[in-house]
Parts: sequence; structure tokens; C-alpha cells
Amino acid sequence: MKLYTSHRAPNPRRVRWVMAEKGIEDVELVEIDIMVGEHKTPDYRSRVGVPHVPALELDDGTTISESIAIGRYLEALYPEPNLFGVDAREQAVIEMWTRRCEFYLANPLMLTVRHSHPALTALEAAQVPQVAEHNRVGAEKFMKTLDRRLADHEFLAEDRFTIADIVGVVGLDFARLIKYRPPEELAHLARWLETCRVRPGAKAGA
Ligand SMILES: N[C@@H](CCC(=O)N[C@@H](CS)C(=O)NCC(=O)O)C(=O)O
Repeated sequence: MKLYTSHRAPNPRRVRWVMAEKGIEDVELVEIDIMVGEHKTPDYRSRVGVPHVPALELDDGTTISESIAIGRYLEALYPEPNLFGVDAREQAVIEMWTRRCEFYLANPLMLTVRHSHPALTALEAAQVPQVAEHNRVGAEKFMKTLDRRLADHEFLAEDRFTIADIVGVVGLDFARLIKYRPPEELAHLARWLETCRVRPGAKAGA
């Protein structure tokens, strides 16, 4: 298998973190430089179907993009440690927190960064400061929800580290590119961030 990945890009980092947690080492890493448009070449598009990283190319030629779909595929091949849930209840709760983190935290923060970091004009043809600000405000509303959840939970979805934590932490870490820090009063969020950031897997793809 080959993983098309980009150093420091947040969505590939999710997959790299899943691989690190599971000790997966038999996937070849192919670095794609999105800042110079390597993900937009006809060859890449014809392999993957969309100009995005990450993408996992299987030995039979099937290509899977979408970081969460790739994570699920890897979990099926490498079940331990479990990151996506072992039964129906866990799977639903973990997916709920994962989707909440994608929609209300990671995507808004990604838009905040893409519409304000000078280097990211390479990816965002027209940067709109109001888009950045609107999304920062939206993300901070959801950070308060996370802080309440984390007041009496060590991790977001279950009493162990899961894919929901990966999506949340990677989303927040990406905003460090613009030196963004979550509001200081969100102490439970800060504690959880530090707990997750010291895991060895956090370094993969970061
Ligand atoms: N929902 C997709 C998002 C993939 C995505 O947007 N990846 C970014 C890098 S983090 C990308 O390829 N950007 C290229 C561009 O915007 O041109 C996933 O989870 O994999």
C-alpha cells in the first residue's frame, strides 16, 4: 500500500497518527508537495479522483481518499488498539464526536488559517478576512462544548483515546500556524490537548 501524504498538512496527519498508534509500518509514504500543486497533476487526479491528500492506494489499484475512510480501512486490517469503537454503541458515540470535531472545529479552523496565513494564498486564491473571523468565532463556540465534555471525561468519546481525539487535536494544532491558541479559560480543553500531544503518535506527520 502507498499513502500519498503531505508533511504538516492536517488531514494526512490524522492518518499518520492512526498508523503510529497501531504501529503500522508496511505502508509506503509518498510525499506530495501541495504548495507547488503536486496534488493537481493529471497523474495524481487520475489515481485519486480528487486533488486532495491523504489518499491510500491499495495493491489492487483501489484508491481511498478521505482521512476517516482511510482510518477505518486501516482499523479493519489492524484492529488493535481500537480507535473507532468495538460495538454498535461505541462506534456511534465515537463517530458522533468525530463528526462534531470535523464540522464544528477542524473545518472552521482550517478556513480560519487558509483565509489568514500569507503563505496559503497558494491554496486559497482569494483570502477573505471575514471568512477567517467568522470561522474562528464558530470554532470557539464549539470549544466551549468540548471544554464542558472534558470536565468529566479524560478523552472526548470514550474512556480511552480514539479517532475523535485525533481529529480534534489535529484541528487545533493546525491553527498554531497562525499562532492561534484556544481561550485560556478553557482549562479542561487545555488539559486534554496536553494529554494527547505527549502521545508518541502525535509526532507522526506533524
Ligand atoms: N475531507 C478530506 C479533506 C482533504 C483535504 O482537504 N486535504 C488538504 C490537505 S490537509 C488538501 O489536499 N488540500 C489541497 C488544496 O486545498 O488544494 C479528508 O479528511 O481527507
